[in-house]
Amino acid sequence: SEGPNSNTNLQTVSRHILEDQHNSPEASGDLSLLLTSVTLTSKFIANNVRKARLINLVGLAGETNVQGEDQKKLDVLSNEIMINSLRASGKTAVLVSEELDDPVFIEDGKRGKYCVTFDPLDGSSNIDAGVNVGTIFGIYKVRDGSKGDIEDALQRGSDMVAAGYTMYGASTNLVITTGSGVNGYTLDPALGEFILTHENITLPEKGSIYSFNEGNSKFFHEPVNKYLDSIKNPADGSKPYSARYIGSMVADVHRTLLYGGIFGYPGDKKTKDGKLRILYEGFPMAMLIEQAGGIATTGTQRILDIKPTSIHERVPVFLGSKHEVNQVIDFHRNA
Ligand code: P6P
Repeated sequence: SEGPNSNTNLQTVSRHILEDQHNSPEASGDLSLLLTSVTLTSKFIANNVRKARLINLVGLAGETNVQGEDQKKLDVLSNEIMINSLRASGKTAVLVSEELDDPVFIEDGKRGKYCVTFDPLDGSSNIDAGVNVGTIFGIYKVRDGSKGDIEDALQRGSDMVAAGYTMYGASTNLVITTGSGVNGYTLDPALGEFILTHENITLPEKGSIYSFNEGNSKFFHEPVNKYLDSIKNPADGSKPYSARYIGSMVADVHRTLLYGGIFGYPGDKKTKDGKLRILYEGFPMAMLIEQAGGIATTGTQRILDIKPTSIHERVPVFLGSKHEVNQVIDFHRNA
């Protein structure tokens, strides 16, 4: 028969997850079922995002989330879809959403052994402009003997068993890792299936793109401004880097994964730890970038080594190709 992913041998995310499960002898199938329920939510949300652009579903829902941003209807919808689908999977015990101040603890009967952290619609303030937005998620096993409590949501990033995002744009791209590499899938709307399109995504060692909101550079600490200056005015006369900043983390990270280079949202003089949230933005993206051969740091510490103390805490982020991120680390070390 023809190789995988030929027309008569479609490699889908469901099949890939099951192969993954069969490769891990101790797997019970629970993670496979959980990941399948996550991919289902992505299809729901993709539909709503697409419709929103058509029937102008977006619009203020009148409430605000932990960011203090106006919550758009799609945020509310996406959050409800995620909560309901994850609860229905029967595989979760604790859910942490960017849209909810407190965690959701799943009741007996529906409780499973995983904790899922997620931002159901990251970048949603850009929706009206047609910019790509996304769902970001991280998955932990709850600690041995736990029935699901806050500590399960405050584990080190390195304790995650899976992480990923779905980016909603011209096509719907799911990018996922279960700890042995990163794979990308594209939704075939006709089949309703995610088809493997980017097998074993690997970051280039060095890139030529930097992605920072330089509107904040007045507040950047010196190591960051020194790094940025070194790539905009290279001392060795080499070609300066190109600037690409979309302002939607999923889109900026997706481009960095595929093209290389560096994305940063630093802590600065105005906001000590920057803007990105550790549980459902920093950690999942750090796991993906590391699994693709890159580095994710606060500038002075590996992001995945951090043990959070509260579920909505922020973290400074520099992530991407080894070459660039190591330069940022050096500028911080020599500060
Ligand atoms: P700024 C979107 O609101 C978000 O949380 C991330 O998706 C994105 O990377 C960041 O904020 C953009 O923030 O301050 O550059 O607009």
